[in-house]
Amino acid sequence: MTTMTLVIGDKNLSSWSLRPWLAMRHLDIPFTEEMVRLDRPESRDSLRRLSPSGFVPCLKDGETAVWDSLAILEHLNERFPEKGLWPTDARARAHARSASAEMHSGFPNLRTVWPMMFAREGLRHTTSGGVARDIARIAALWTEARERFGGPQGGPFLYGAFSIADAMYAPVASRFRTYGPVDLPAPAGAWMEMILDLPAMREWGVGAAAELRAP
Ligand SMILES: N[C@@H](CCC(=O)N[C@@H](CS)C(=O)NCC(=O)O)C(=O)O
Repeated sequence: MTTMTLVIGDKNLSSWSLRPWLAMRHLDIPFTEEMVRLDRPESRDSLRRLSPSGFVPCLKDGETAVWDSLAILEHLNERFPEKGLWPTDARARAHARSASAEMHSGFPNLRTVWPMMFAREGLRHTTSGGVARDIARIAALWTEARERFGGPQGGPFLYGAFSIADAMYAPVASRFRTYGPVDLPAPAGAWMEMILDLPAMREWGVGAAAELRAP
């Protein structure tokens, strides 16, 4: 089996890249990482060369290219069924799929006004009505996932065991750390602390901090 390559953007900035990277690292799926620094004169050409859409992340699995974060996570789920990337319980899985799709297509206010700056903390930002609405919805989602599925199934992740939903929301935890503090219900706050402290998240943070030191 050839090792897969995951093309990613800067660790400080590329929230979409973090999602599949985190899943692969946390679940011990071997891969080689190839980074394209974003917002540089040569970035556009490199991205076009390395990814069919011209965006990162993009997974190279042999002859197959999979672009887009959620498509990569779905591909990994098919490729490594033993890793349990979606919850086994059908109701939990429906909830996790919905929550992941909602992240993928939604929360435009939060994403625009609070961009990921992984290695930065204590940044002050205005919280518009739109951002507050996004935060309230995310807090409710995390709380519902933990209370209905996570706790009862055991394990500290949204649906008990690590799933695609944890990967999809991990960059939001980073944003809350950067621009917060954000007032969260206890189950949501506990999940946020746990995901930020995950060894794979810390490893990504080491890379992000290095980018800040040597831009
Ligand atoms: N829907 C895509 C979004 C990918 C995306 O917007 N990636 C950004 C980096 S986080 C990018 O490649 N930006 C390059 C550019 O704008 O030139 C996904 O889920 O992967």
